[in-house]
Amino acid sequence: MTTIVHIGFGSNIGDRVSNCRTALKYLDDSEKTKILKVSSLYLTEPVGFKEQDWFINGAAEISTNMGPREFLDLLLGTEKKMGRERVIRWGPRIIDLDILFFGDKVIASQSLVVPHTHLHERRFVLEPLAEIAPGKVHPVLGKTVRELLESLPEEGEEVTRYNGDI
Ligand code: A4P
Ligand code: MG
Repeated sequence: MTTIVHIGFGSNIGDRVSNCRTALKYLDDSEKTKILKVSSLYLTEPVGFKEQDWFINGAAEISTNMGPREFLDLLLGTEKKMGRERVIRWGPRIIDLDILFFGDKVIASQSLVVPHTHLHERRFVLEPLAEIAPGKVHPVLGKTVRELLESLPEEGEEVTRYNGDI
């Protein structure tokens, strides 16, 4: 069975754009996944732990015939291949790959929460996601990605379109 998955990606160490591009290439290389859409890149102020560089963030739409667990393992394996080390929660990272939506599935297990717990409150997730999937309905909140983006408070961390290419 094929599922349409949305992921968020981000990097704030080293060549951030190239890290994002490398991660997408790894994901596209897998036989069971195909990247359908990639958003623009955004330069984003860190949320959570402030004493770190700004992030490059984006979102992608992927079709896969993997199940959620196998797909999560692909993301975690890709992060690992790229040399990610987990040191500080919400701290700097070469690459972070998160499942935002897995079709319309709702999952709340210890290792996987879908839709992503914070997606509806983060501009660095919703801006890029709204570019590629504005009409996607959050299966728990019942609102589209565009509505979620529009209901974010004006204040909050800065997110601007990044003008380098991907
Ligand atoms: N996990 C559970 N649900 C998911 C999911 N939907 N997608 C589990 C991916 N993983 C999921 O993640 C820890 C575990 O979460 C995984 O092993 C998986 O089993 P992690 O990536 O090691 O931990 P983390 O990223 O340090 O923590 P957390 O809470 O996932 O952080 P977030 O939510 O990823 O936020 N500011 C800006 N501007 N841009 C950013 O990209 N990112 C973060 C990290 C903070 N501030 C940021 C950004
Ligand atoms: Mg993460």
